[in-house]
Amino acid sequence: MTDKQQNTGADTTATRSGFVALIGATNAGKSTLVNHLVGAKVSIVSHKVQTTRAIIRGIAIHDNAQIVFMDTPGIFKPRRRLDRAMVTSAWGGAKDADLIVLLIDSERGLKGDAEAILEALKDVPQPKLLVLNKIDRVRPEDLLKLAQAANEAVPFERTFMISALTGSGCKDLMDYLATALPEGPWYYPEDQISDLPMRQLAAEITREKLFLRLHQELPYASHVETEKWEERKDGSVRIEQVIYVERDSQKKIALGKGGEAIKAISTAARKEISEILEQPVHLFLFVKVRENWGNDPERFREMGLDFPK
Ligand SMILES: Nc1nc2c(ncn2[C@@H]2O[C@H](COP(=O)(O)OP(=O)(O)OP(=O)(O)O)[C@@H](O)[C@H]2O)c(=O)[nH]1
Ligand SMILES: [Mg+2]
Repeated sequence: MTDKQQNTGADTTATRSGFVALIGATNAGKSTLVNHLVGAKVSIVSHKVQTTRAIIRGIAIHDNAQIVFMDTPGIFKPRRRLDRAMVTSAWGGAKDADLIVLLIDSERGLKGDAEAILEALKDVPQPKLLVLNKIDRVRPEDLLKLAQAANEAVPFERTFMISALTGSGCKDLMDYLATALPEGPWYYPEDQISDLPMRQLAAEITREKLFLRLHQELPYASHVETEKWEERKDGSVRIEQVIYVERDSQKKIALGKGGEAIKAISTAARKEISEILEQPVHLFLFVKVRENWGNDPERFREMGLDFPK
């Protein structure tokens, strides 16, 4: 326990702590923001939609507060069973939070899913903040209009305008959160930045490289699991991962001509995992066809999702 944790009560240095759910349409920049605020990569990011699949907690300390961010899957109109599980998990995260942050991509505005999310937010009891993201991409007058429209739909406590990419406006948001959360001891040890076990983060990093490298339906038809993790005497680690796809034709694309695609994915993932672990990594990727993984309860459990009936 740290000195800070022992301070309670009316003392001005009393610790604060709490859970902040980041919700929003897919691609709004939720994971980018969590990584920026935590100061390390805890959640994967891509330019494609539906990158985050389950809730990931990223933990930041600001002043005397420990702020536990819940990065949630983007909310969209679900089609597949996996989609439904992702959206349910996002709203579940909101239910468990002390504070809810709605993140909107200012460039997209209220088009599409953001409007439906605002509507659904009306029934959520917790205090809510509006965060307009990607302000590096829009004109200030458009931002004001967007802020006004969103605040007419839902009574937000405050509105922030930020860029998760450049960090602009993020300090104001953190200053606010650090005083808005309830007083109480910290939930996690001071040096913990995420709740994701290393094996799972490593699988997520490979999935990110796959999202960046492969296109069309493939990212959505695939799922990565770490199967083996072996610390070796020479200080390196040997990691075996399986990329599950749904069909043989997808396996061919994932491998690429002469194994070119899988090699590029593996190289990029190995480099990043090795940087995070600060040790040499030997990464072995295997692509397996598992036709019905999108309907297999075990895969959902592995991802940290409930299996919707
Ligand atoms: N220009 C700009 N791009 C941003 C900003 N924040 C995020 N992005 C980009 O937006 C894209 C989506 O970012 P993510 O963080 O993966 O978005 P997300 O909301 O977590 O998406 P899902 O997990 O799919 O719901 C990425 O290409 C980011 O680099 C920003 O402030 N400015
Ligand atoms: Mg995300």
